[in-house]
Amino acid sequence: MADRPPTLSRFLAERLAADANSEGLADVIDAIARGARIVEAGTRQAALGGMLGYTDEINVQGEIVARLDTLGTTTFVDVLRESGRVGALACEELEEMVHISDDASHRYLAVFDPVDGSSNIDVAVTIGSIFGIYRRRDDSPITAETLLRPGREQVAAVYAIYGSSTVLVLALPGEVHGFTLDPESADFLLTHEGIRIPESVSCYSVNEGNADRWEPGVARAVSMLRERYSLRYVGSLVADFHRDLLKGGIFLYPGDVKNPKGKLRLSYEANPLSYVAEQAGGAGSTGESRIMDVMPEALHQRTPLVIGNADVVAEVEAIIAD
Ligand code: P6P
Repeated sequence: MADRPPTLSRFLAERLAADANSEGLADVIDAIARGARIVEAGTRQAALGGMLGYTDEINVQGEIVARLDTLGTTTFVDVLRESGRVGALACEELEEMVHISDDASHRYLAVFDPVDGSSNIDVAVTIGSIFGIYRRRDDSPITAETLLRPGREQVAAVYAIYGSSTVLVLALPGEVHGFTLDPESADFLLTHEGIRIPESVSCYSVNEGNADRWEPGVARAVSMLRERYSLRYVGSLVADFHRDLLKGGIFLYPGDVKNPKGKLRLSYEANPLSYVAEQAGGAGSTGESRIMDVMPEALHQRTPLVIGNADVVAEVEAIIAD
């Protein structure tokens, strides 16, 4: 039998053990993996366990809350709290940050979208969970402002994608790896070591239904993409991004005349995925400048997003700027 690939836990132990500055980071990532297993099971059995459909709540984003959103929120808040390493967290579904502990042992901050693509749950289309992880700058008491950090200060980013298989993608400085959930052992096994965005681009992703609201520069950039590439648009950012990461491509959710800041959230969608993209040789942009240089002013602020192959992102920026 071929050697069994390393589990996520063993990979983290080997990769992070020598780095004193990363003390406790493996515990945070292992906690996310534990939460992902629970959300994965909830997703697979949603129709069987009364987890389809929506609650009667509207979240801070003004969006109706799916039952699986609630499962994802409570699950990831619990596992991150239980990790004993996270001082505070912010979640797309929760208006306020969750303060856990100012103790120095709780060195990390987590920002996350627990279930990205909720509208796809009821039709069995791929969804995901997205996390950005920061190290606290010091041991001072954590406030809401503590979580307003530019994406370039992330120390790791993680996303889980619940699709035809469940894959956890981990980005550390200069490296991106994918771990596939083995349903029998419930281990995440290393299946995609050293992911780099391919030079070749196969497709572009944008909601063409918004075309009549785009600014002229965006319309010109999408016309360029439309002439060159095939269109693929799942409606789940994690699914579209994961395809671009593995196959090469570009995803856009631009601002438009109705929503100048676009739809996606800076802190727990654009920044974590831009961190993954950059560690894999790609880029994440607002359409004008590097996403991870944006200084957040509010936890739930939105941003236009252009992400994927660095060369094509740069071309889009140049057309928009022209
Ligand atoms: P639209 C899902 O609701 C989401 O936040 C992203 O996962 C996805 O890329 C986007 O919204 C889809 O938005 O407006 O095209 O349906």
